[in-house]
Amino acid sequence: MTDKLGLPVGTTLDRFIMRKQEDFPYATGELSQLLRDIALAAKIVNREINRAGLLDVTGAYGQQNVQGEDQQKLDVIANIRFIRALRNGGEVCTIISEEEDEAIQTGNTKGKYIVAIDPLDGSSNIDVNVSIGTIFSIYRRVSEQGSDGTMDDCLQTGTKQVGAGYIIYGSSTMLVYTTGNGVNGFTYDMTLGEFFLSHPNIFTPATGKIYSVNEGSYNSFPEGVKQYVNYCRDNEYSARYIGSLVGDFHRNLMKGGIYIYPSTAKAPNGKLRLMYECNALAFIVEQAGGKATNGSQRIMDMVPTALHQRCPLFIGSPEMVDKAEEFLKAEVEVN
Ligand code: P6P
Repeated sequence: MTDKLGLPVGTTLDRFIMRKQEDFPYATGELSQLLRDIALAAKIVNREINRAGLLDVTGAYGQQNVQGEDQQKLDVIANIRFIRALRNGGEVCTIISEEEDEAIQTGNTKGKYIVAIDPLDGSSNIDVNVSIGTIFSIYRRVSEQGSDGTMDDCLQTGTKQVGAGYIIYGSSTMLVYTTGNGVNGFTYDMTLGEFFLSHPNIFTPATGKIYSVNEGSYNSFPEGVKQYVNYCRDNEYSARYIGSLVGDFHRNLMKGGIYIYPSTAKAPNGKLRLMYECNALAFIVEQAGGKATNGSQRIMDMVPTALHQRCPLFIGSPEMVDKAEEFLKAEVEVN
C-alpha cells in the first residue's frame, strides 16, 4: 500500500525546460526564461477565460483589429497579458500580435528574441464555451542587440523559428511546444498553478480519418479542394470542424487528421495568418512527423512580405496532406 503514497506529482514545465536547456542552440537561459514568461501569461489568461461568464469580459469589445475582425473583450485582455509578460520578462525586443497593426517594440533593446503571437484564436467561441487557444512563434533577432527590432527581424521564414507552441484552453488547459527537438505537451493543474508534463514526445499518426474544413464554403473552394473533400466523404472520413484552429489542430495532432483553410471567395489568400498561426503550427507539426503546406509550398519555406499576411493552410498527417495535394496538382494539370 505504501507504494501508492507519495507518488511523484510529475515533471513541471520549469524543471523540463531546465533539463532540456542543453538542447537549446543558445543555452544561455534566455529562451528558457521566455518560455516561462509565456507560461505565466497563459496561467493568467486561463484564469480570465475560466471566469469569463462571471465577469463582464465576454462579447465584443466594440472595435475591429487590423484584420477587420470584431475584437472580443478577451482578445484585448489576452493581448495585454501576453505583451506585458513578454515586455517584463526582458528577453523579447519586438512582438508581432494579431491584435496590433504594427510590431510592438518592448523597449528591451538587448532582447535577443522576436515573438509572433495570436493571443486568443477562435475567440468568437468564448461565449459558447468552445475550446480556444493562443498560438506563438519565437525567432532570434538578426539585427544587432542594443536597438529596437527591425522588419528584417520580424519577416523571417518559418525555418528560422527557434521555438513555437500553443495553449489550448479546453476541457483541460494544455501548453504544447517545440524548440526544434520534438514536441511535448503539459497539462495545467490549477490547484497547484503548474503545468505538468503529460504528453511527452508527441508524434502525429501518418494518416487518419478526420478532416477539418468549413464545408459551408465548399462552392467557392478550388476544384482540387472540392475533389479532396469528396474523396474524404466517399471514404467515410469524419468531418470535425469546431471553428477554433487550435482545437481542431490539437485533436488532429493527437488522433491523425488534416485541417484545411483554402482560398475561398471571402478569403482569396486563405484566412489564417502566416507569421503567428501557420508558421507556428507548421513547426510543431513537422517536429511531430506531420506536414504543413499552402497546397503546393512548404509553409516554413514561405518568405514573409507583411506582418499580417494570410496564406492557405493544409496541415496534419503527412499522408493526408500529400493526398490533398495530389488533387490540387491534378487540378493544375487539367487547367
Ligand atoms: P471560418 C477563428 O477565427 C479562426 O481564425 C480559426 O480559429 C478557425 O479555424 C477559423 O478562423 C474559422 O473560420 O471562416 O471557418 O469561420
